[in-house]
Amino acid sequence: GHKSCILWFTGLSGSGKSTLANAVEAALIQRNVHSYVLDGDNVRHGLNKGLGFTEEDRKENIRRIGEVSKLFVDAGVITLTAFISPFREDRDQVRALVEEGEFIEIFVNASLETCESRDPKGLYEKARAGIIPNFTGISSPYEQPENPELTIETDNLSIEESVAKVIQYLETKEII
Ligand code: GGZ
Repeated sequence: GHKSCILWFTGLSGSGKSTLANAVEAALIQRNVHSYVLDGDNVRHGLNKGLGFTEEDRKENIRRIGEVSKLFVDAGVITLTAFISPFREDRDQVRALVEEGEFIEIFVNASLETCESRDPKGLYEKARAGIIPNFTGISSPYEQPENPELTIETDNLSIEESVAKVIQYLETKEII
């Protein structure tokens, strides 16, 4: 058996949140741990269709994702979320929704320079050109976690090393 929890990945666009969350999910499923990733693909296109990137919309995005994550935790699932979630207050609000120890904040820390150089969708370029407004790191703030349970420096670590860090944390805390 395992305990359920939220693995809350936060970081800039292009920091590697989704890649890492999906790789951790795969590692958990291999161990027969019931897991599920919430990300832009399955949330912003469905439940949160209609929300944009103003501060107000991002707050509502994160609030709903927090509530859905809590339901998944109630259902016994290890829930992995991959959203920028730029505001400390919003992340702390999700933390307060669940039991002590069930919210595991994982700061996916890559420098803006690295994220901007990756720019797989050309979004940073468009943000720099002013075509995309309110872009996190360029024209909208990102508040770094002050006391994350884990920080993963994706600048310097491979996916395998990053996954291992998360799995080791879960084992140490006897979640899996
Ligand atoms: C930041 C934006 C923006 C703006 C579109 N700012 O790299 P991506 O494309 O796939 O991930 C980004 C994603 C961010 O959505 P989140 O739901 O994670 O954001 S938040 O937690 O702040 O609500 C990026 C794309 O959407 N995108 N416009 N202005 N990212």
